[in-house]
Amino acid sequence: MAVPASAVATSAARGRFITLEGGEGAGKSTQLRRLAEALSTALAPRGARVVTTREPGGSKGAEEIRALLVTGETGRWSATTEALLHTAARRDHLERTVWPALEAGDWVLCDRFFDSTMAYQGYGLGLGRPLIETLQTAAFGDFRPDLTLILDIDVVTGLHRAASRHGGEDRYERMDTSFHQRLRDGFLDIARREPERCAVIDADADLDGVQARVWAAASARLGLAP
Ligand code: Z5A
Repeated sequence: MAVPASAVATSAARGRFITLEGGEGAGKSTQLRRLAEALSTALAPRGARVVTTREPGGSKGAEEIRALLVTGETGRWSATTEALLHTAARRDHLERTVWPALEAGDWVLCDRFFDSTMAYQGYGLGLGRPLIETLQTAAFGDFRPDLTLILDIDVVTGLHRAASRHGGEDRYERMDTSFHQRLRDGFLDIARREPERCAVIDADADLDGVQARVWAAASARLGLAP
């Protein structure tokens, strides 16, 4: 069922929507799994469920669009087409996965969300902020995460980490280093513009060290016991 963004955003009974962002190899996926475990424990007394999901993807249709986006030649799509594909995938993901979960009172943790479109297509591929903002407003109004954790790592370290895992889904990793520097700068600019929503986490530490930083920021911002 499609839930209008405005209805979700104002529902007193809704769960929380938390997104993790960052460049290649920042460790989002690893930290999302760890944060989901910690949150499940913290929320158990309230009976709230934690749901994890990802973008591009997170619903059947969006996963089909994902395959078009993360494989193949780096120049396979124009920047505008790419932004539209990500936005179409996001609308389907919101309608079928995220909004129903929030309406049910679940806490939803999402690996990447709209800040990735702003950073990758807006800053990295040069489309600029106004076009991305226009697309996003058309697709889902003023719906926004309650909290966004931006994992920040220097480009070389991140690409080195990313190269050590998965095969096939590497279309963005193969873009040049200056692209990755633009998107790192883009994520930091997003955080500067929206400090209430965004917390920057220094991801240059071992897994447990980054996990501790993530939990400290999340628990403080979400009003949970540290
Ligand atoms: N994209 C876009 O352009 N526009 C959009 O709107 C959206 C996405 C939503 C797919 O996303 C691509 O889509 C993505 C951006 C673009 N670019 N790429 N590629 P993705 O999230 O599926 O892909 P990803 O960025 O490559 O994420 P990932 O594979 O999930 O990587 P990660 O989450 O940053 O890191 P990780 O998997 O947790 O860790 C990577 C490796 O590093 C792994 O071997 C870990 O064990 C290791 N690692 C992690 N943390 C550490 C620490 N602290 N120390 C040492 N090693 C570590």
